[in-house]
Amino acid sequence: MQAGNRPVDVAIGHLNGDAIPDLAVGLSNDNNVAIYLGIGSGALAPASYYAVSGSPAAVVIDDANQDGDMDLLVSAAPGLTIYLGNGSGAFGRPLPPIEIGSLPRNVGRAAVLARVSEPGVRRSVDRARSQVC
Ligand SMILES: [Ca+2]
Ligand SMILES: [Ca+2]
Repeated sequence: MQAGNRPVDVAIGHLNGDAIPDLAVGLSNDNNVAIYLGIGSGALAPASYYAVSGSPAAVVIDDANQDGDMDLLVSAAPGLTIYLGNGSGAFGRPLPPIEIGSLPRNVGRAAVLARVSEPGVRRSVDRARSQVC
């Protein structure tokens, strides 16, 4: 990770099935999220990058659509973008953003977490998923 990319938020979770923690890092200068899969002993595999529509404010790892695979949720004004995980550490194309407005960085994470637990968002995700799959 290069300091010039301006990391703004880090989420830790299990993105593949190996029980070694993985990292998702929001990079505000590049408008993307870097995924680092843990390979043991604290080491990380080289990053995979996923483009975000704007500068990411917060990154959360959660199973947004409750299919058992962890997903990536990124708040980047004006929306919350969800990348559905495939269980192997990779993500498909993002779902259409869910409007949440422009948020200061320090509340972006809380907003993402709140929205994730909101039944309406889960319904939106399910609807969007049925359209793209
Ligand atoms: Ca892992
Ligand atoms: Ca999921």
